[in-house]
Amino acid sequence: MTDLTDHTPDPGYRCGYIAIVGRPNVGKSTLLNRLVGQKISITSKKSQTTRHRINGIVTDAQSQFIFVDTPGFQAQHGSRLNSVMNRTVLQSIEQVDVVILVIEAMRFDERDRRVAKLLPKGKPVILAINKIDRLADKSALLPFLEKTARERDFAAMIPISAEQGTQLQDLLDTIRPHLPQQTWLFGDDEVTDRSERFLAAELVREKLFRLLGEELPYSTSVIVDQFTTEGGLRKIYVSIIVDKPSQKAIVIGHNGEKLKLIATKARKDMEESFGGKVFLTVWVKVKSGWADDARALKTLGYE
Ligand SMILES: Nc1nc2c(ncn2[C@@H]2O[C@H](COP(=O)(O)OP(=O)(O)OP(=O)(O)O)[C@@H](O)[C@H]2O)c(=O)[nH]1
Ligand SMILES: [Mg+2]
Repeated sequence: MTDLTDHTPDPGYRCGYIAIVGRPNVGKSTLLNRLVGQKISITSKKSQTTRHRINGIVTDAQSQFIFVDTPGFQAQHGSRLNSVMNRTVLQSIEQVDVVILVIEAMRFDERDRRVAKLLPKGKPVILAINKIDRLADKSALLPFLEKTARERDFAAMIPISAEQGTQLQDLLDTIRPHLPQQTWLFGDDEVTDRSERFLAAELVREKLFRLLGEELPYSTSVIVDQFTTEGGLRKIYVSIIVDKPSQKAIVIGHNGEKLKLIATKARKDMEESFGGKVFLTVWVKVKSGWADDARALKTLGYE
């Protein structure tokens, strides 16, 4: 008997996993959000904004693409958190059908080369050359493509702008034939495997990356202490974790102004993402050495 409620597609339909990898700050999370059409992964001008693997799902008439956003891969192992992030990248690469290696237009440097070397020979790797909106002279692209093609055997090379959404349909059409023919793994209206609780913590962390100075965001993390829904109202209690008391004072700011700004911006984003009113309370707590503490990292959801 046929179950009409399931999502089993006709034979010939495709579904698979695609990892989005690259050095920090090349636009991986911006690309994921653009592809999915919603903000599910946080972004900022600073490197190493993403700390977790985040799935974003795109379903069209013939295929289901399960994109896996990953932390930017970096060579310096500062903290235990950094090595956990690198491990997340390596595990994600193992588990997917296709890899998109994202680079910035007109440069393929040592850091990109290091990521390229991690990629297994047997898997299709598509090179996405991002931020082409910044290119004043598009004629420079062709020689760049020719030079970069010598770096490794790419299944395809596609210039894109994640921010403006340029050539993303081309990217999907290039990925499609590499996906296995199989039943869809998610419902066709699902966009992520991550919970509202996770996204709430991430949206607060995004504000820390965007509103604090150059160094401080790397000493912070965010945890949701409580998340309840009463009628249409979500009540969310969040703690920002910092490393030192002096950092707590900076996050709170003069008369609490900085913390108020962080909370207001995060709440507005949550209301947009969740489609309902949010009551948000944010505390700041000091936990020295959390980024090197295995137990703290576990509590914070990193390992
Ligand atoms: N001009 C331009 N900027 C972009 C584009 N895509 C991303 N950016 C910017 O690049 C910066 C980094 O973007 P992210 O998406 O956070 O980069 P990421 O690769 O996920 O970074 P990590 O998570 O830190 O590894 C942000 O300031 C984005 O707005 C693009 O197509 N054009
Ligand atoms: Mg990112």
